[in-house]
Amino acid sequence: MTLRPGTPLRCVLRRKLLAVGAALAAAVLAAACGSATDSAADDRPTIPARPRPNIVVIMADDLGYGDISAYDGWIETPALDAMAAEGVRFTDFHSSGAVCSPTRAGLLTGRYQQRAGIPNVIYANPAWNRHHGLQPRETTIAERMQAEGYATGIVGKWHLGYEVETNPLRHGFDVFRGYVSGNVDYFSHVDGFGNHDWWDGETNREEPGYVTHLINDHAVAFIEEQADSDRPFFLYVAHEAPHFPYQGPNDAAFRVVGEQIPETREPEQVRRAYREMVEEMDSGIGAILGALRRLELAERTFVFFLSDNGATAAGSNGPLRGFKASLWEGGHRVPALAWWPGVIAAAGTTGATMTSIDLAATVLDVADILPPEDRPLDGVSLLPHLLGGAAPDDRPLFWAYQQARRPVEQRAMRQGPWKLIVNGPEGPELGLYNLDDDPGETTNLAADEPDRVAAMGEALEDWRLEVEEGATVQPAPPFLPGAVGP
Ligand SMILES: [Ca+2]
Repeated sequence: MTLRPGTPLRCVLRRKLLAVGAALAAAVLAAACGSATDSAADDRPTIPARPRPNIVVIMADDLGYGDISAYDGWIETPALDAMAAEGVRFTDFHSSGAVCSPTRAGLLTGRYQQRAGIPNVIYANPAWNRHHGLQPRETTIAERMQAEGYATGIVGKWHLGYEVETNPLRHGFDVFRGYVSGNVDYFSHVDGFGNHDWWDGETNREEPGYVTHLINDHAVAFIEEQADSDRPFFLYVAHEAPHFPYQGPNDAAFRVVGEQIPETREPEQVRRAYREMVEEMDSGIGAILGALRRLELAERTFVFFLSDNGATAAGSNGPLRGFKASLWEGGHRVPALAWWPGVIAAAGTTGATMTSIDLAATVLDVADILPPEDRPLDGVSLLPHLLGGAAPDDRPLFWAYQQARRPVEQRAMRQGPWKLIVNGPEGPELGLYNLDDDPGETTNLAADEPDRVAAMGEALEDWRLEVEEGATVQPAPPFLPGAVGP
């Protein structure tokens, strides 16, 4: 796709929306954007109130770069293959975190998760940090969209707090069906600490079913309920798959309320279950995209698929080094697909370096909603690039993560092809890699490039101090006699 020189991207998008229907939009758009050659007065035109695009963000949990067939992985995923064939596939897309909670905080706030005081996993164990969460002072994209008239829903995993004050309904979502912890038994819906964890809004409620099927069914139901409304919708589908416990759709529950029961599966069972878990998720994504087509919403709906971090050793990160919870590429370079039939190009692939914190800026751009005034976004909108424009200018990207019970904080920085890593998951380390030549991070060039190492190291430290300043302070832990922390 090529853009007409001088034509604002916003107008290109509106013309595309115009092309797929909506006479009202056509009239307003013509007034706002003028003709294709009349670009001088086209600076950020007034956007028609209807129809604003719908948005669906689908996030897998711990899905690796080498897991799915759309990325030449080992599991056949025909729905994601079709999504890639009809949309744009990212080859250098990163989660902002290497584990679950931080990425989710960054995704919903559009800011480095360190600013929200969520640099680490929020654990179910009350002796650890169960009392942490996304605090009321944060502004999520769901809040912004809800305030601008969007119907908003989340189905699946929250993992941004257990307390009611941190429930999704307190953060801009009209509807929440799912669980608040890091993982639940796919059948009994019991978390890793023995709590029943399946919610309808703020009510803990039993609902029989395999988690992936429930998530898919609720997602389709939400779309169907919105189909006849003139309100646009924002739906966040946060899958559990393929996070442990490793349970395929024909396996049995093994967790029960009130007990902590470790998973004891053989490797071949894990591999079989993992594959089935991804296949069931893929099937449901096919159902979601199918519902959008069936309801004639596809060309009015922007869909983005990503993973919240890299795979564990149970899955595959393809040629990338490391796994979930590391800042090697295998910990955070993830599959990502954009889909919007008739608006963004089909069968596209981009090597632009992007991150999950860019999603907030992107969906607000798609919806033409301003970001929160008091909490500037750290990401940039992907929309101009997806519409055929150039990739965003090169910018530094940063990661930091300290795993529980590990002595050092891992830190990493990306600038163009260069990746600096300060501390690996196993301990102190200083590495510099050129990812264009060496995506597997095999050849440490730090000794050859001392000036680059020094400059990037300084920028990384500046960033660390900057996000720390003014960061949200999480509440103090409750007093728990005899409790032992991580
Ligand atoms: Ca995860």
